[in-house]
Amino acid sequence: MGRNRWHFVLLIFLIFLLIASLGESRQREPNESYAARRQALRARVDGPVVLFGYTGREDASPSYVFQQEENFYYLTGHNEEGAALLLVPEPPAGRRWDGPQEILFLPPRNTTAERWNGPRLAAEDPDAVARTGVAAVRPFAELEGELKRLAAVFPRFYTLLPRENEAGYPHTRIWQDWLKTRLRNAHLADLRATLGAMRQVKMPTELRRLEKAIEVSIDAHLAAMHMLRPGLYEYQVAARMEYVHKLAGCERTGYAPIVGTGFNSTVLHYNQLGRRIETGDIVVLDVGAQCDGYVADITRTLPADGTFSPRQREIYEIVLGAQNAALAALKPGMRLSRSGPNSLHQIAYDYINSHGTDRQGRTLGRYFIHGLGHHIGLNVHDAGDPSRPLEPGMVVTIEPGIYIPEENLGVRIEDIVLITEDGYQLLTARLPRTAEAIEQEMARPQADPACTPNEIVACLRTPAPASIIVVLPRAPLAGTSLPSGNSSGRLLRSEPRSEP
Ligand SMILES: [Mn+2]
Repeated sequence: MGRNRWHFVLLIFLIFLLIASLGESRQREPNESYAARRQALRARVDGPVVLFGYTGREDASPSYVFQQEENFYYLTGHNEEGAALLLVPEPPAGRRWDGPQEILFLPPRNTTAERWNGPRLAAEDPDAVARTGVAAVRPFAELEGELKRLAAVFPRFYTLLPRENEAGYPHTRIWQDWLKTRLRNAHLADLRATLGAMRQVKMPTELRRLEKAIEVSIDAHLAAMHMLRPGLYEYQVAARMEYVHKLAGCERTGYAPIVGTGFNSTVLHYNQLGRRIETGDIVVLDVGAQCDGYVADITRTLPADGTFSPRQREIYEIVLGAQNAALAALKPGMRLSRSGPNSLHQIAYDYINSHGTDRQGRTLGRYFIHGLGHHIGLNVHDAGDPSRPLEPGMVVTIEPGIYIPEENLGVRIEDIVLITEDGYQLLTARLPRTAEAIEQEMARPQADPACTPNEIVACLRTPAPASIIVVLPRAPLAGTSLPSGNSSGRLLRSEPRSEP
């Protein structure tokens, strides 16, 4: 390999490091996108909307990194603690409201806290309106007075109300109680369904962020395909994939990574990742990145040693056939619901249940135990009515699966589609999906320096920790030291799959 080539690789790597360091704060959409969504929401309600961001005290874990409440983020792009949003629609006939139509309320500046946590936007900042794009930015302490003035104009207010058996920190209950003590005579209506319906149809600026999460997640899956072999542990494959996410500037995984081998391939939300991958195993990888708030959700099922066994291939082909059957019917008006009119799930189920059998000769429909798909967006299982007929601009997963515990055989294939006017666009088309394409990708010689820009992260490998080196003895390749004499920054390409 020539010196110039390595200079180029080093340059690309440094650019990625730069992007990764910039990626610490999310890339917001343009202010106009958030403003358009606030305007659309105002047009759908007959009373003021009050929403609260997270305070940063929702999680006591030392590893917690603040992440805004999704609906609040969707309407503001504001990713800091302790804010509130007030939207005021047109008043009822005969009533008047002279105040702003939208106000972002921010907590008072705390210079001591900023020494620990960094600068925060405050209402007194002269550029607060320009930075947020919200018409008025005020101190949080003024929210209560505005609410009381609005209560004289509007009988009904909208906010997020708690759901039955809501898990986790009781954010909505706390703020519902806070509002009830301040708006004693007003009716509080739930905004969840309205916001969910809006969030299901993506704006172009949201699609760009989803596409980034999808492209990075595809790179991670390709890296896993190139790395996978018996002897690795599940957590090492997951670590490789998270490394690709983070190096590309994505802030976290969108959900706990699932790398399940053997019996674990049949456990839907397996996340312990402690098992050694053995020869002949099937491995389910359900791993997706969160980038700028938006989450990808992709699953591939791989043979540990690069070739599906006949039985693994048989089950794989049935799941793929079910996915293709659902895709063939995918267009606006179809639904993800398990049954009823236009059910895509029914199509996938019928395919699975009419192909192949288990060891007892029974049909396989009983082993397809989860839904066919779901919306993705700011949440991996995104907001909104999951049975709503599909519309252009929606982004959903199509993910049939067969899980036969007594055979230690689970297969799931999960792809992401954008619903279009007359069908769909497969956003994960770059990732091998057929058994043959997967085997070819896994067999691709990794010493080959032909990396496309999209794959550059997957093609590079930084020095591994000692524990990985024990399991992954590597033969140094000729010419892999950096020309700069930087001994600590040793860059090695992935070694060939067939090691001596
Ligand atoms: Mn999924």
